[in-house]
Amino acid sequence: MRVFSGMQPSGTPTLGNYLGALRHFVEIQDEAECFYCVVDLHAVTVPQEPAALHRQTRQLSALYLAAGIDPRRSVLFLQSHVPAHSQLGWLMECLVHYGELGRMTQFKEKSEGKEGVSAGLFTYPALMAADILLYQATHVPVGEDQKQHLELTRDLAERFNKRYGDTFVIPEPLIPKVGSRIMSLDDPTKKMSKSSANPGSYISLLDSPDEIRKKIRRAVTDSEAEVRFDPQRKPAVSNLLTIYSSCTDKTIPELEKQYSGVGYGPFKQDLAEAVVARLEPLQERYRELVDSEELDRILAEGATKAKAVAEPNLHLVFERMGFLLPR
Ligand code: AQP
Repeated sequence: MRVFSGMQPSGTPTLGNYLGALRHFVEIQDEAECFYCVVDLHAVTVPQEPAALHRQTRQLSALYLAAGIDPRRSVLFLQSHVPAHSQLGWLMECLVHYGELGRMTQFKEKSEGKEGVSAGLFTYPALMAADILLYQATHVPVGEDQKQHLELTRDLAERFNKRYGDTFVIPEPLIPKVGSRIMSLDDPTKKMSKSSANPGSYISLLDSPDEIRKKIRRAVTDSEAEVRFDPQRKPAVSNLLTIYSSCTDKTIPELEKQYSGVGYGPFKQDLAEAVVARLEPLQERYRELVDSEELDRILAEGATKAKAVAEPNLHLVFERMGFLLPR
């Protein structure tokens, strides 16, 4: 079993990124050979202020480690340090159909009503396919929002194999049963996103305990006072229950029972403390790492290990497609 997954340094990761992706990256290290990438090339599909991109890239790398990615067992690296990603990305752009990219819901959501949408935002799924296929990953842990991009990756791998002979492994998505789609705190119809313009809509992994308490206190609920899991009729409260359950060992039915008849106040208070307790050790380790030389060393070693796998695969692709290889 070989795993590849990535996260964009397009903001500070949120509790959604953690519950939908990062914590599973950590768990799966026991079973698989894992490649984890800070996909910085994806982040610039929307404008990024250079100093912010620089900081966010260090932040995300440190958060991977603080969450429990073990660099002795897994490969942690930056996408821009391994040029094979851009090279295979171009070949995937030439394989994918314009119509397929146009059907991607994330592109529609991110481009809606915006002027000056970059071509990179449109072709992003081709680069994502390259990221995964370069490592011949068998499994890709992602949140629900990435399912469509992963299906496209599978289609592209199959198309390539059919056209040029068996080359790529067809990767399977690994989508968690609970926490695969954490919703915004201010609008339960939208997913929680690190690049949202309203910081009150998400809990960042680096929010202070007081910020976390304030954001949860202000999170929208509904006009009833019943802590009940019903995503259709009570999406906001159901989202809070999902977060609570994911941050503790308690199941959703146990939580419904515990808060039956007590209203939203005590529920939100305890939820905030559960989130604070879950993030505290992670934040402590993060502070030790973020500006350390250890972090630079881990990323340099990661890039070397990633190149050792990516480059031979890229050469194989060039060869299969008929490129004249340098001698
Ligand atoms: N709300 C979410 N609930 C569960 N999982 C989520 N993921 C993202 N949002 C949620 C998962 O986190 C991983 C990293 O995502 P990404 O950095 O590649 O970008 P994204 O999916 O576009 O996440 P964001 O936070 O919404 O970033 P921006 O705002 O920059 O677009 C993925 O596995 C994703 O499924």
